[in-house]
Amino acid sequence: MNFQALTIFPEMFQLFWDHGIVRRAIELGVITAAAVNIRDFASGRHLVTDDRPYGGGNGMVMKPEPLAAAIRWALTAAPGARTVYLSPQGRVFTQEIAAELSVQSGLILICGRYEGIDERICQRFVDDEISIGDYVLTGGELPAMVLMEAVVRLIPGALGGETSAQKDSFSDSLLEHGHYTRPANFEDDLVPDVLLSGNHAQIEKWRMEASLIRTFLKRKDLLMQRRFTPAEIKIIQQWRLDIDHILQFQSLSGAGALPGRQ
Ligand code: 9D3
Repeated sequence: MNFQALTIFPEMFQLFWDHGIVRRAIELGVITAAAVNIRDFASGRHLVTDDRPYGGGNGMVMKPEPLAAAIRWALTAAPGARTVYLSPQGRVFTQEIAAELSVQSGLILICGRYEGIDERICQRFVDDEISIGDYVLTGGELPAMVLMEAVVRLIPGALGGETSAQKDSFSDSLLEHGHYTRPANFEDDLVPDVLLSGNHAQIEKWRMEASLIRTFLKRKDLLMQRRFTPAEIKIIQQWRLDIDHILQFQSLSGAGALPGRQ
């Protein structure tokens, strides 16, 4: 995939591209990435890229001409690319959107600054408007990098074939179980016995149950969307039996009445 990041701060992308998974993907030839400096397409002695808003008000707006020229340039470098405008008004980025974008041949990422870009650029050139969440940032550069990292790791071959991105936490709507490494005893805090047992069937069952209970405690909303596997249903039904048993015991023993049922 060919990434073209349009920005007035191209240096912001360098550190990101020179490390980690994006660097690996570039080295493996799975992606190419370039930062396009919008200012290079500005005209006049001061190469201005922003201007005051028609109708008045605070803040500045990114002028249409340099943006249009930068987008047209990026489209020649990445023919057929999808144009994404990173904006607080966009649809909120999810793993599903990352997967949708990962099949494109190219992505042109328009990073706005100030109050945003001229509306006519949105209408003429933008295929997709994306936000990374409901909090206020100062520009689209960090969001573009967030999007890029999420998309790159879904491109086949980008992880160098070690682990499959498909097996990951969010794509199947369960949180992961806790992870442990050596030592088995850390300041009298022990690793769960089952993980040291070597019994892989038991370990798998422990992990599945740990994932389910974590998701139940931290993110019930994820469980609502999930199609459970038969093994998961078995575990949850056993929880229900156990809880029913505890409650029944309460109401019989006189140890304490149930709320609203005395
Ligand atoms: C404080 C200014 N805001 C109200 C007048 C509007 C506003 C304009 C520009 C708020 C943020 C920004 C800059 N943000 C982005 O360009 C941006 C963003 C974000 O702020 N949050 C989450 N995702 C994104 S994607 C691009």
